[in-house]
Amino acid sequence: MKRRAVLLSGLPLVAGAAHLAAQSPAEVRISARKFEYHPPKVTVKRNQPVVLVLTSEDRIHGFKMPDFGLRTDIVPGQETRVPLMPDKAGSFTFFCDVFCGDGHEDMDGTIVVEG
Ligand SMILES: [Cu+2]
Repeated sequence: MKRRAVLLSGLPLVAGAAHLAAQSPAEVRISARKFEYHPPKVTVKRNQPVVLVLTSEDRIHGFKMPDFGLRTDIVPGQETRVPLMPDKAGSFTFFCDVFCGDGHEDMDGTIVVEG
């Protein structure tokens, strides 16, 4: 009798977890290395939140996207997760703001928000 009660009480928890999983934002992976991001261009849909998952293949780089007020370091050996709510359509540039060598000034990429 006791065992059955535990099983029943567990059901809403499982359903709740499934609901959360369905709602969680899509991940967009971008890797950085001297002196480029890969992929250099990412397309997302307006008003559909995503999480940028940033990694570095060589050294510390920066990720700055002024149009959405985002900036973070990208540190080798770890994933840097940055939530992004793309609430305006257009083409937006992000770039490296941590000096990383002779090609640093040209290290940038684009996020296109469709909608
Ligand atoms: Cu740089």
